[in-house]
Amino acid sequence: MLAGGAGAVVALGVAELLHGLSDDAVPSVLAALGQRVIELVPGGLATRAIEALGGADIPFLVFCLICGSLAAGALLSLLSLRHPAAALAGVAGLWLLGCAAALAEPSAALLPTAAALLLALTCGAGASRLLLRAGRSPRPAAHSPPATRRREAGAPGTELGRRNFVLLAGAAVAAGAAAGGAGRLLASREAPPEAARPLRLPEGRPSGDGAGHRTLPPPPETASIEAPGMPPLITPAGDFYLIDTALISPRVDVREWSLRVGGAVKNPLELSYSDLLSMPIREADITLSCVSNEVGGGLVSNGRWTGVLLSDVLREAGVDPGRITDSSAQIVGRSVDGWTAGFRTELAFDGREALVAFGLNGSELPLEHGYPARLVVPGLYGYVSATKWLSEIELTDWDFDAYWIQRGWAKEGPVKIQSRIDTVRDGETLPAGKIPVGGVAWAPHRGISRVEVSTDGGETWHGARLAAQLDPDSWRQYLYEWDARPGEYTLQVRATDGEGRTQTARKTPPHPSGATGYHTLRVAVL
Ligand SMILES: Nc1nc2c(c(=O)[nH]1)N[C@H]1C(S)=C(S)[C@@H](COP(=O)(O)O)O[C@H]1N2
Ligand SMILES: [Mo]
Repeated sequence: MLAGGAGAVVALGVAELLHGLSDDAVPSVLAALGQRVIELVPGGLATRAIEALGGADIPFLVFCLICGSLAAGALLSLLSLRHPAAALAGVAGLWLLGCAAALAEPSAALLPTAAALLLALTCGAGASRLLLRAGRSPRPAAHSPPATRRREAGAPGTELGRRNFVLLAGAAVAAGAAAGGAGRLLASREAPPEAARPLRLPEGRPSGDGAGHRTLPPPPETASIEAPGMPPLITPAGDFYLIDTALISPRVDVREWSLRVGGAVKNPLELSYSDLLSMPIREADITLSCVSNEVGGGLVSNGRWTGVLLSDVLREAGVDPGRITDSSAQIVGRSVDGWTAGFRTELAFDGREALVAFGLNGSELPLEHGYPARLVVPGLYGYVSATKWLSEIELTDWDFDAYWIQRGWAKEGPVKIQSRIDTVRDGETLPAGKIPVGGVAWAPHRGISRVEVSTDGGETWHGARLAAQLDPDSWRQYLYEWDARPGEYTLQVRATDGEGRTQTARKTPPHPSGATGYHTLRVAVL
């Protein structure tokens, strides 16, 4: 079994090395297998796993895949002792499985992938075969009589044989790991730098707010409240929350990329990156949040997005907002990796600044946030709207169910009003006196009109000071100066939106349409 496990490490290592050498024509088989698991796991199970594991979900998945590979190697190696033909058939099965997973990657090329995986498995099987021999035959010529005697006593190997075996197995594992590490290094050599590049708009494009462009002045100082722990009004790109199903962010070459606009539209379009950037440009401050965000959680951020209005793109494709029919009732964004999200077509035309965005906070979209372009729709959770690595916008009927709808999440995903305490932490012990209780509240696209703080578990409420509303699509900072006396307290916050509706106290989990309830903290004041 050890021989087989070591063989599996060799096979995976060689496969990763060939992936690194081939520039995506041979996908990483480990990543591809993980991606297929993510896609094939039933929605309920995926949701429960995400909830239980949080940010450790992907590392756990990769860990399971590696363990599974080791186990497969071990079992096949064991099988090969008695039934070599069956073991060989098992290796062939692994090859087919690997090919099936890898060839589902858009970048995969059939022959190189099939050949690379065959080579990797041959190396793995060969290594395990070699180890089995080393483990079983003591090579009597080289060794002294005691070894032979032990073998005669019925032990499956000799001491020297075992030592050789362990050494060889260690060498095989080390070689496999080194090959895998080299492969990973090679594969990441072309990754763009961590920091996103500044957004450069085409030369000669009239700038300023003429020619239909609308850019924003820096946020006014009144839109921010300074307090320790208060999140910045605009989330820096590096701190922006990150949620997607891609194990590895798709790397898109903008020279080859285009955005197709099709389905139930009069003039199907295909826009290149520079076509997109030469349309009237819009900047907008929009809070994006994930339906999986728990009350008080961090899966929400506020970005200053640069893009073009989705309604402009649709009009160019001949969509008439006055004539939305059953067959054009839904806008589906499709990603280069096949992921989809969909929302009602009306929402692109009801005045909200739904964007095909290519910039975040003045820079190009970072790779992991959807470079080169994505959708951002104020007031909708990301899973129904915010398609990253956008490759296609399709108008279709409402019956089509996008990725997370197929997996049991609500069909429509309006963002629920929420508020969060950021300047105080749960369980904290604070000194008596003035304690700033503050944070952010959001109800895109309705805006926030009031935020209240309670220090007695919701018995009484105090109006908090609000920063100026940057935009109804953006979160709003608040602060309540609490004059705290010694004791134990339950802090809560609740917000009211621009239409006068106050956040509900009723607690619901994120599934299927977003968490509700008040962010609640227990603190002691000394
Ligand atoms: N292509 C693609 N786009 C996607 C997703 C995805 O898995 N794949 N996840 C969506 C979800 S669920 C959310 S909450 C937002 C998160 O965007 P961010 O990672 O830029 O914060 O992206 C959306 N866009
Ligand atoms: Mo999400």
